[in-house]
Amino acid sequence: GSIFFTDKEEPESFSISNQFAEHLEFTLVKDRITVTKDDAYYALSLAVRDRMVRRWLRTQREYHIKDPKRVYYLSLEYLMGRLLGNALINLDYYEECRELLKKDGYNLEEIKEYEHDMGLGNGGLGRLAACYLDSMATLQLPAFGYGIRYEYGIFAQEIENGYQVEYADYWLKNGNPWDILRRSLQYRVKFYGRVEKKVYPDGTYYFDWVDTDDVLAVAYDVPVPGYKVKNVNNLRLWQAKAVSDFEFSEFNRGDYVEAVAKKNDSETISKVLYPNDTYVEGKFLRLKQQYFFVSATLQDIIRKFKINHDNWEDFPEKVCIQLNDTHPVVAIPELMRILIDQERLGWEKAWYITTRTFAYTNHTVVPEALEEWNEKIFGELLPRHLQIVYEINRRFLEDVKKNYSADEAVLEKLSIISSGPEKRVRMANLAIVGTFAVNGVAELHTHILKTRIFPDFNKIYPKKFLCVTNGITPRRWIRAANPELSKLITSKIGEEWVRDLSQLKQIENFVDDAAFRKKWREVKMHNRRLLIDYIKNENNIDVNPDSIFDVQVKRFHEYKRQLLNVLHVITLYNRIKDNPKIKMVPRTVIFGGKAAPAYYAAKMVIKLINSVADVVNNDPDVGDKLKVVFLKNYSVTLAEKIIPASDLSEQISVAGLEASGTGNMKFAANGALTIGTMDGANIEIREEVGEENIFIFGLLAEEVVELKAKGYNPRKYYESNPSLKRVIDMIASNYFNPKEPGIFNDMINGLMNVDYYCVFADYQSYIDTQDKVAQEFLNQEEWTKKSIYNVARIGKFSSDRAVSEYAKKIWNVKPVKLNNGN
Ligand code: DL6
Repeated sequence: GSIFFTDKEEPESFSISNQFAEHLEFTLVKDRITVTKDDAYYALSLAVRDRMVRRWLRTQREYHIKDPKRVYYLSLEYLMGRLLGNALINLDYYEECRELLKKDGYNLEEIKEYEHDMGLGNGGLGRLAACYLDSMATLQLPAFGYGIRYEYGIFAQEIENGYQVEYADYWLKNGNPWDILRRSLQYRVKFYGRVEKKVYPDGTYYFDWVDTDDVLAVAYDVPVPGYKVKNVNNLRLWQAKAVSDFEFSEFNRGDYVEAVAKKNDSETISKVLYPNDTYVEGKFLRLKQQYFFVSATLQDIIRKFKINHDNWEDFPEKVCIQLNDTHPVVAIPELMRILIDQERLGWEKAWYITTRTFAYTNHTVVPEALEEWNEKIFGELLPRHLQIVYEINRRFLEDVKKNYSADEAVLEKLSIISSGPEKRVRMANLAIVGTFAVNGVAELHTHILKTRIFPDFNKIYPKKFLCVTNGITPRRWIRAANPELSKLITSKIGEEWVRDLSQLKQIENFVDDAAFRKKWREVKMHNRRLLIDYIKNENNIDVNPDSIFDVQVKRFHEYKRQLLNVLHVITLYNRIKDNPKIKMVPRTVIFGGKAAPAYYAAKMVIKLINSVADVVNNDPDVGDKLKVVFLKNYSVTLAEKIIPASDLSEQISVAGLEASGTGNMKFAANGALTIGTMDGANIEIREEVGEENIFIFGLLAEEVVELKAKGYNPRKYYESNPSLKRVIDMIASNYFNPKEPGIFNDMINGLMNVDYYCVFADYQSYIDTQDKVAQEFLNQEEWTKKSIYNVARIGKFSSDRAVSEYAKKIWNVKPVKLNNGN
């Protein structure tokens, strides 16, 4: 008989209490006297992980035996948040676990708070990857996530004197119960060196990459349980480690210690996540991270492929690699290099395999986010890859010249290498040429990719460009984040909606049920009170529970226009100052989000919010009519507190620049109404929930283009709109910052002279729409109906829908169901 439980029937009862107690004692070496709540969190997580391990092993074994086509999701970012609560929900074990712990004298809700967020991402792109992992497992797809195990994830944000200050966030300081070191899984990753041409006896030749500086990638695995299925998928994260077997002869004899120390430098590769979202710094270390990640991942994928296959032509039939933005696009020349230099396939065959294996998702049209690598940097770090990129480009342009009529200007735009004094490798161009599918993340975004960003590519490859509108996982964003709403919904329509979000449609049947609406409002009030307590604790601000919770939480970027929101706040403030007795619908305007540490303009918006908050919140004329709250250190966990408590969701980017947005979906799914522009997925949300249940304002994407083409003059708006003028003049005259005069001068000058993101142009439309919001909020019965419609009609935005679209339209991957015996 086998000693392994994976080969046996599941034991009847598996006591979490016992496992919990054993981990406290044997893993953490604690007793009744020394145990802390943090120990309880850690031991419980290990016990829960233990319960997943067998399914995890069985899932991987099943994938191995059945050998289906697999999908590999490559992302430099995963914004996972906390894992304990979600694991319990997906394992369908939450209530039972809570009861068991209660018997042991512990409160699950309290223990959960000890988990540090796994914050290995910046914003939308990283969180999307995490939602997709959840859906891929729930849909039982043979899918594998790959990423980097950064020692330092996204920085911790503090607010000091109103300014953002960054602190390094060592998320591993208390250990991490969720990832498992794979002791025997290590790959060598090469850097630098030079390319040698080697000639075979028959005169043919190949290229060898030699004299390289090597680093090891070691694997840490995180289990990804599907919701109420037996599949547990894998997220593999690479950590850099110095090679341990290097020869000291390459150093001077006496420098032993220095030699070892220098080798350890290589471990900085996985040290820290670059904290920029939608901005490229072009740093050497970043390219190192990208190649480190890609090289280890491809070695792993190929190792697995070779277990069952020896014919390379099968590769695209068995493997699909999804590239999450251009960050892992160096995988394209890397696979070419492996196939040509190591596997000795010819160029054509290698290219045929490569271009049928990869697919690429674009996440932004913001120009400063499009990755380009200085050719010198690229060639120094990856000399062989630069050669290959040049050859890909040469053949591609040759083909274009032969088969399409393209003039020099078009060829320049298509070229993977930019011309000009500083040659650059354009990663998006490489991605389009080297993949079989390129997708945008919402309809408008895809349209803009096809017509404005890559029109010439779209002409050449008209079928390559697709749309897969983003989605969010209902497990985390409704079921876990909003337990009260979940209970209410389930009490009416059962629990299937958690797996099939389109089922929410059924709650439309209760819109006219006054008792149901009352309960709906009670849930919102319950969530609001939790947030009110949090705000009191964190910011010492007293919030009116009957005010509109008007919320904008997301990364700070000028295009997202938190500034427009501030202008509205000041406008309201002025109305109160003009007439302190004014009757107005009370509002609490809540902001949260991080700015890239080097993004001065975005950081000044944070400072402005905090300056305005200081004045507004301390003005006795204002009372509880208006409050401004900046919640520091926005994270997945904080989002889970804020979103369920919100009434109004601010999605106010200048039209054409927000690729999709996913916060917009999370808010609507929790019954907040959106105030937004016709941008990204807002357009599709409007289509689903109905135009009477959403507040749309502002210029359309094409109107923004036209306005700019005509010559946009923001000053004209300023001069012709007294309310706008007054707001701007107040900021310019240091009304909110008397102790630091002049700090907003750059901001005001930028607005008056350029206003690249059309804040002035959209100001009046925004103010009018906000007034309409306030009016409608007065009628709570009608507002509640709209809130219910938003939730009922949000089904499309489940990541389950998005991932099944990928599976069908792009990956051609099918579920592998684990039956009960398994
Ligand atoms: O696709 C996920 C998310 C979109 O919802 C946002 O609209 C978009 O801004 C974001 N993009 C990034 C930028 N990354 N890059 N490159 O995070 O992606």
